[in-house]
Amino acid sequence: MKRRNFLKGMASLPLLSSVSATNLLADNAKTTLVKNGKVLTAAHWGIMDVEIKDGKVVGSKSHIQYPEFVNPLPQNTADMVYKSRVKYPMVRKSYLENPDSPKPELRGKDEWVRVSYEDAIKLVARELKKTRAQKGIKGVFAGAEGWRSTGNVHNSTSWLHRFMNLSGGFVKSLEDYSTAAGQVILPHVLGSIEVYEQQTSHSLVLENSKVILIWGADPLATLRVAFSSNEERGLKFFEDLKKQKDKKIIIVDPIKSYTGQFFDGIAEWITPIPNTDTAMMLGMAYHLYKTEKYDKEFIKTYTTGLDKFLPYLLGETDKTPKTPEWAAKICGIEAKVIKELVEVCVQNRTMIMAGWAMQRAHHGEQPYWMIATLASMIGQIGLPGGGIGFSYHYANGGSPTCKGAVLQGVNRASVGAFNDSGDFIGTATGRMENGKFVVGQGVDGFKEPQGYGIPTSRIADALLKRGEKFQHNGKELTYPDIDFIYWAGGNPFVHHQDLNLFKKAWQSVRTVVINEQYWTPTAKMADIVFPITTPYERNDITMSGDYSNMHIVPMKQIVEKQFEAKDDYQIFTDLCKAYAKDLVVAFTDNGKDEFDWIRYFYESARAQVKESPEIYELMKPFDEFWAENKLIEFAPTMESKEWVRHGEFREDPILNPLGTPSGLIEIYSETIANMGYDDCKAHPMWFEPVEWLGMRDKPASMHMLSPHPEYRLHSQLNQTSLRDKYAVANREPIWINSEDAKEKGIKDGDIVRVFNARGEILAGAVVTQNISRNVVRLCEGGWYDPDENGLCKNGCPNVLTIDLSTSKLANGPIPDTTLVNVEKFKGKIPELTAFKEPKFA
Ligand SMILES: Nc1nc2c(c(=O)[nH]1)N[C@H]1C(S)=C(S)[C@@H](COP(=O)(O)OP(=O)(O)OC[C@H]3O[C@@H](n4cnc5c(=O)[nH]c(N)nc54)[C@H](O)[C@@H]3O)O[C@H]1N2
Ligand SMILES: Nc1nc2c(c(=O)[nH]1)N[C@H]1C(S)=C(S)[C@@H](COP(=O)(O)OP(=O)(O)OC[C@H]3O[C@@H](n4cnc5c(=O)[nH]c(N)nc54)[C@H](O)[C@@H]3O)O[C@H]1N2
Ligand SMILES: [Mo]
Repeated sequence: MKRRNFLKGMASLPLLSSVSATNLLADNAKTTLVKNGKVLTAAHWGIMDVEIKDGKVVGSKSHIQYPEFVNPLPQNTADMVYKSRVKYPMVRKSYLENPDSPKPELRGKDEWVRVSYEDAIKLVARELKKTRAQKGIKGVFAGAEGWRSTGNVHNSTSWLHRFMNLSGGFVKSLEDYSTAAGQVILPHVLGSIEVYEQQTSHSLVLENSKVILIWGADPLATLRVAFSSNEERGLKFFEDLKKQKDKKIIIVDPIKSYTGQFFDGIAEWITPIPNTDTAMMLGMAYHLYKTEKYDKEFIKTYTTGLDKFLPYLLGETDKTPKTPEWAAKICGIEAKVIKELVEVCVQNRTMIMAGWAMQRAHHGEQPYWMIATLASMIGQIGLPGGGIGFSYHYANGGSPTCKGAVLQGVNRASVGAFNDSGDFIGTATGRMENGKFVVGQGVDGFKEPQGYGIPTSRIADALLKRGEKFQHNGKELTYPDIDFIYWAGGNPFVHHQDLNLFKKAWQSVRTVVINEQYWTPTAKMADIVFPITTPYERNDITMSGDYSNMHIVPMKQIVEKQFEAKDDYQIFTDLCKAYAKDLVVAFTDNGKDEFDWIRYFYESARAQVKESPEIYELMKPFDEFWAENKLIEFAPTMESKEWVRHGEFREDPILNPLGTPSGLIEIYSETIANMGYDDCKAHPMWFEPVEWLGMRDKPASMHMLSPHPEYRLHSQLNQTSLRDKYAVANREPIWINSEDAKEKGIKDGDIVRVFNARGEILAGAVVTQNISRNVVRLCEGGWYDPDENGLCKNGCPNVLTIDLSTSKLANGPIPDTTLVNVEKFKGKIPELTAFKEPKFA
């Protein structure tokens, strides 16, 4: 069906669920599971129809039908319910024997002991209290980074933080792995974080842009998911783009990614040496300046500081003019190509779509600052279809925002106060009154204690450098003294850099508790593991789109809770009960259960749109909505379809200034200059990364990039049959250039050993022309599966990556700055154990 017809037809689609109209009462809906039929639900990877036969999940597929590209990710719900599950509460043997001296070095090696749920709850509550008594707030870390599951109610991270706040506070994480460098530098330059913000609408790009410059992004892979749920408009947009014959598409990427392959024969592919983009952009800027082809009017009206940047660009300060020829030597792209590229951009309406990987590299602040500078010189920021966007590859940026209701999420609350008997009495903003938690007035005289924050990816540093001071975006912070880690909804033993170092850091902590659905590497490295339900074993509700807010989707429970799996909400509710009197009252907002929350979120959203009859009509009363099991679709407005990022600023920079100190685009930043950092200075600059192909005395010979996997969401889905589509010799696939492979005697399908001074892994070779010489591609997210010597048998790239900061400014992670060696593996091939249960006592 064509999209328009499909949307029109939506209202008349038959009920998907076999829940018939006769048992539509809310209370029935609570308990009745569909035994045979289809149920609508949602995951990050899309709105899905799940097929059930005799009470078992047998199939699933995307509910959204408008892109021709069929998103493969939604097809594996059965495996997500039945494979690699944690079945029962488990405690590591040495921890159970003596929690005060729990032999942390045995994490990942010890046997596991099954305990009763009640005992596990008591144990965690007691040990948490002990840590707080010994170390205070700074002793407790509640893992924040994590893609958990979709659903506004069963948000594991929010419940964990709410519990940790109300029960006494914890160390928080600042920024995230995805975009730390971007999130910190761009507010200094463009006045806003940009990376998680709406983009100039897809339709304006299709109408107006002549050149689409996709710089280090792989939207055909990364648009398969969204943080709420995926409405797949982004995939649809790139399909439409491909059909338009009048566009010039240019991709700057050392790898011919899925997007490169999608546009094969259509797009021009430019392949800089990894991590040298800033140099290449400096060469482009130099050319524009010298040939006076830059937009002087734009620079004068909308920016500040070009004059202070020019001495560097022209080489007056360091005797190195940043000519295209200079750039060519660093980035490996001919000067002629560099000049032509930037000329094409100034001569045509050009939209630059920047991905995030280049800022997940050493000095990752610089390419972002420089690309904003370049876009300013091109002068099209704020024009329809021109300028720069940092989120076209993510969460359907550019899919216009709909007019409708927006569901709220779980409030993380604030730090709790306790009386002398240890009973919970309230917070700084609410308190217990007659057995109820009433928000409004806080506990008399109680001030919210200040917790600690660490940049998300500095977790290993924090554990290894307790009490040390460090710089972060102009502030001095101190690493806390963490002794208790609780993670719910993330997989740090896959996602963190330099896992061998991380393992050492992890061993310095007394207690580690993990809520998990599966026996992930992180669960295996814990002391206490709670078995968690998948979204298919609980009821929930979500929106789709992230920026578009396009749908409200009911997420009905599909199957029984498996084994002893519990909802995170249940676990934290029970921990509250075990921790302190009355804590549970505040935690559950005076006793709300799963359904009360779903209803509450839905009805509050519905109340928002009471005044707009055409939208209100779409939102039936909750019981009807729930019984129908259909999504609600909101429509974009004329204005949102015509929305231009930075359009208002361009119209009137005085009335609509940017959020920078000058209100203008800051090519030179006084604020950053005043921080006095040696690794991020007052304007964009080329800094050599710690490891890269152009360095002298390379510690290893090839640059490994670890992009986001096209057939997974990070580590999620790794255990499903999707793996058959990509695994090579039962390992993670590593792309290697055909010439490089030939020189090394590696053939397609061989098992290779990939190694450097930090560690070693096995992977399966994919010999291909779709990658630059001396570059290898090994996606993040493969489950870490170490043997006795630490060799990862599955192929997790983070055994090899570097655990350093982008710079003192943002302290972002740098996984894409990594040199490795690759050779054919000659040893005895070890058995893969990644998806198996650990040893039980
Ligand atoms: N080398 C390298 N490393 C990287 C990156 C890279 O580019 N290269 N990218 C980084 C980036 S940007 C990110 S965002 C991170 C991603 O890192 P993570 O967000 O940690 O990755 P996920 O695999 O999505 O982990 C989510 C975990 O939550 C669990 N889970 C799902 N639902 C629930 C639930 O309801 N309750 C509980 N308790 N658990 C649940 C899943 O089973 C899974 O183990 O990785 C980072 N690491
Ligand atoms: N299917 C799927 N989609 C996802 C995710 C997932 O795990 N699976 N994860 C989501 C999350 S949390 C995030 S943060 C985003 C990540 O979004 P991004 O960070 O944009 O994605 P990556 O795949 O890391 O990198 C995109 C492209 O950048 C290229 N690249 C790497 N280094 C360089 C460089 O130095 N220069 C240039 N020019 N190019 C370079 C890579 O080859 C790759 O093709 O994706 C989101 N979408
Ligand atoms: Mo991310």
